[in-house]
Amino acid sequence: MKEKLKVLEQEALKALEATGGPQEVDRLRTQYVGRKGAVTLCLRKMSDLPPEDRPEVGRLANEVKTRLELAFKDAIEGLEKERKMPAEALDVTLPGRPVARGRLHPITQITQDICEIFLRLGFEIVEGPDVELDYYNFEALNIPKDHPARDMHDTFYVSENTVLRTHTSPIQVRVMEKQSPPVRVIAPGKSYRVDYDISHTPMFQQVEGLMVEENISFGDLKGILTTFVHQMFDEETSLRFRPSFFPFTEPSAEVDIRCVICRGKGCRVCSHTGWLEVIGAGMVHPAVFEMVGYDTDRYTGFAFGMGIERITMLKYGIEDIRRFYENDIRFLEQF
Ligand code: 2NM
Repeated sequence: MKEKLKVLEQEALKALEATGGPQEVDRLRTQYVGRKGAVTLCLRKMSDLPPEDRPEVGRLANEVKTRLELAFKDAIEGLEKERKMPAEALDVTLPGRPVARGRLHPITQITQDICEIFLRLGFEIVEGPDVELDYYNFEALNIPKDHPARDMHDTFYVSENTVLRTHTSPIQVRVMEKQSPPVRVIAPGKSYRVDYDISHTPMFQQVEGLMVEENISFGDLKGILTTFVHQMFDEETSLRFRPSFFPFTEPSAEVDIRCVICRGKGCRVCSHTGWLEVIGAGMVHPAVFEMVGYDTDRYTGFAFGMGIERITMLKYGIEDIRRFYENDIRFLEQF
């Protein structure tokens, strides 16, 4: 009987080693240590043995049964673990999850490009408040109380005498008030007007420039703006200055550039004229200099302003200004 138990144990362990799946292990367990299993039957047949042999054989039989039960249990757990492994394992060969990289808004990028060009031309960048006094936004710029630009339909009024600035010119008035010539500044920033369509948003961004010194002429203005356009677009882009009107400049001009889309042949973007209106400019009106206390006999200066969205739209061929402010990531990540 002892011999038989040892053989059964060896046989069971050998069979276990050769198993492929949990069902097979389960079958072996039934076969050896189940209710009618070989080892279990040995224990039952204990009564056939002479009484003096029973304790020793009984102990051995119980030991074998315990060892085999443990072996079967381990085997099933091992197989179970192996089955779950692929799901739980960390596959170090998988590519990592991409980290979404942020970037500057296209308007910010172009603002920086514009600023860099003027920095190289000796201009200094100045900023000012978005909520501005009526005085700096209008009065000091020779825009009297009854001027149409002050209309409630164009201007966001914060109170009786404060507005959301409708342009960045008030920044330059503040500079002139504090500093005497020579002045060479550019004022980038948000501006606000009551307007919303394919080419207007209630908040838009501007860059304005101002240069005041002795003997500054319209020729200097043409030189600076020509250099700017050539650096912003390319050397082949020609400029055209047309007479215009602004309350704060005299004479005033609209600056057109050769259409950067069709190169002057005529297309939808330039309304088949071959030209694009991109900059407003002029010689600062003496009335503005008077307001900031500049000597109009000694100093002259030029100023200009442009919409950054318009420049960005032309640079990238964007047709609707509203795209910039809808925060559609699929649009923004293209720049
Ligand atoms: C423009 C067009 C023409 C301008 C004038 C001034 C200031 F403060 F010197 F009077 N700043 N900006 C100006 C002149 C702005 O934007 C289309």
